[in-house]
Amino acid sequence: MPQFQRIVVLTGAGLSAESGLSTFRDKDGLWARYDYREVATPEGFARNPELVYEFYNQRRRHGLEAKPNPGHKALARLERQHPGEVLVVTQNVDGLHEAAGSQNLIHMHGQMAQALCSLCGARTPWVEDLSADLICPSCATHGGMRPDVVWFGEIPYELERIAAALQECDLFIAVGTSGNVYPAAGFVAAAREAGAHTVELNLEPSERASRFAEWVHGPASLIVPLYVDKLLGDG
Ligand code: BV8
Repeated sequence: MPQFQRIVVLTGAGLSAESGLSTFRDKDGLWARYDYREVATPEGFARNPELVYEFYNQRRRHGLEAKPNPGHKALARLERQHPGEVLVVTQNVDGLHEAAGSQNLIHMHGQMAQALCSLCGARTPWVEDLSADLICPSCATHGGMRPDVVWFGEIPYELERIAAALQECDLFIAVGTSGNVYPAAGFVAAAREAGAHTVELNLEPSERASRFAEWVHGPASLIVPLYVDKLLGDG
């Protein structure tokens, strides 16, 4: 296994599946139970805020009880033990990477356990249920609090920092993502164009598997620790 210097890891809902959190597009996933246009778009929130608050309140409560699995822990170990740079870019809005010890981490689609005031833009750590009745701790105004989550049609966070990391990386790993949602779905092409080796670690071949130079298929809690062992020369 060559010695890579700068590793970017993109993670998706499949990494948190074995921690008990639903994915989106699997047959029992969230989009099989909800219409994403109603619960994950600004228009849906404007039309029926109570439905969206409840969608995220349920996921936040469930997410706060979830524990990181060996896949999350292996990525934190990679960051600790790898002599070069390791950046985790997650599409997930749960806090399982932090709970596992990852620090060099970007939540490009936001975090459920954070509230955003749509009136003043302030972000506040938030583990309680959200509703329209709340007062923003920063601007003390009523009615603007929403989940700090990037909905469809909204611009993901830290795209410039991510683009720079993709330009510089020599290894790009995608873990547990179907590669359906842009701009995240385009990261593998950017990494490949920058000359990086690209690896898909997923339960089964994703629809974008052919874009990767290497694949390992199986449950993340099994294949991610094994792949990290290989990278660290322990495997
Ligand atoms: C933007 C909210 C403009 C948070 C989410 C037409 C063509 C191309 C693009 C578009 C288009 N029309 C519209 C767009 C843009 C749109 C988009 O991509 N739409 C898609 C559907 C076509 N994107 C946007 O709107 C984005 N914003 O484009 O802004 C812009 C952009 C850049 C610069 C300027 C302007 C915003 C996208 C964010 C939307 N928010 N969620 C939340 O509620 O969580 S998206 C939602 O789906 C998640 O956040 C997640 O990020 C995303 C992807 O899901 P995955 O994580 O991949 O999960 P999925 O269920 O799909 O797959 C799970 C995988 O795991 C599977 O492969 C499965 O096999 C595997 N798996 C399962 N179990 C396991 C496992 N693997 C291992 N082990 C297991 N045990």
